[in-house]
Amino acid sequence: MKKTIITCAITGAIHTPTMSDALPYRPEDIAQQAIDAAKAGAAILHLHARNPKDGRPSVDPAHFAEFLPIIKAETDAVINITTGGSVTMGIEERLAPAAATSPEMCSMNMGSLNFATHPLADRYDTFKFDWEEPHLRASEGAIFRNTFADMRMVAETMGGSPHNTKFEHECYEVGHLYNLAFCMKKGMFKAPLFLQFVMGILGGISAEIDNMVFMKRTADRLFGDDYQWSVIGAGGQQMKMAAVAAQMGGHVRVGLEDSLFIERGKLATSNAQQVEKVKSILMEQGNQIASPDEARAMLGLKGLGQVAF
Ligand code: KMH
Ligand code: ZN
Repeated sequence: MKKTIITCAITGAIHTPTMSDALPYRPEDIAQQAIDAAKAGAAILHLHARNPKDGRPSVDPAHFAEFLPIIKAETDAVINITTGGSVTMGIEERLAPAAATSPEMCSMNMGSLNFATHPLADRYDTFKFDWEEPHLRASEGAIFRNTFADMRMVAETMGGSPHNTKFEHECYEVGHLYNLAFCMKKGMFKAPLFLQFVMGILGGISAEIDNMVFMKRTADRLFGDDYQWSVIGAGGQQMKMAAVAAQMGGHVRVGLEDSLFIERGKLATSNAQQVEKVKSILMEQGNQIASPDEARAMLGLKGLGQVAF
């Protein structure tokens, strides 16, 4: 039976420091949580940076440079750098961290959507930092823009020489699979593909098992055998979607980027805690966990020796 790859997304750009003291934003905290997540069983670390002073999402390559070498010195995990940044950022700035670091993997958002986090703002009376509430509320009027031209720019910048970086194709709804099929016809990506079904974002498909089956069947039809898939159940659906995906032959993504919780109503204390929990659920149901090198072989990655950090 195929082994299951655990990706851990350490900090992201959805949540803000007020929401959880466990959400890392200083480089030393991002590095330590990433290292602990890898030691707990994550083969892939999906990474964003934040401004170390106030936790604001950052795509400044200098902020990535503060934690990437520390992580690389302590783990052999696959590093996956975001090209999503934060919803209101432009594609050129979102590409800068991946282009500067030439990672084994980077994210690739497969279509535009309303990526709405404004309802989260209503849950808090006060915020730790001034930027948090306006940032969340701005998402009500924003579009997370990923046009075909944007996707082509990410593909052309990162996919070929000199980077040869593999994509985590983030698909927030079934239409995004058809966008990817179109791009495949145009020769933009090489198999094996790595699809991330992102479920439970307001603006995308909801985190329900029926929807996951629909996404998987559609991907089977469009991409045959030559793809791997993984699931994000955003918010409270994280562990349930992961457990079912692994039983269906999929891989899983956890981490504080996608959910701050360890169980209903209880905040996670760290990324590693979520990795430990998902690993124990998967092992209990008979799945085996892929090491970083096993993930590299399954996804056809270039290798840790080929990165620029
Ligand atoms: N935060 C996830 C829902 C990216 O980094 O490119 C989507 C994501 C986007 O991970
Ligand atoms: Zn991300």
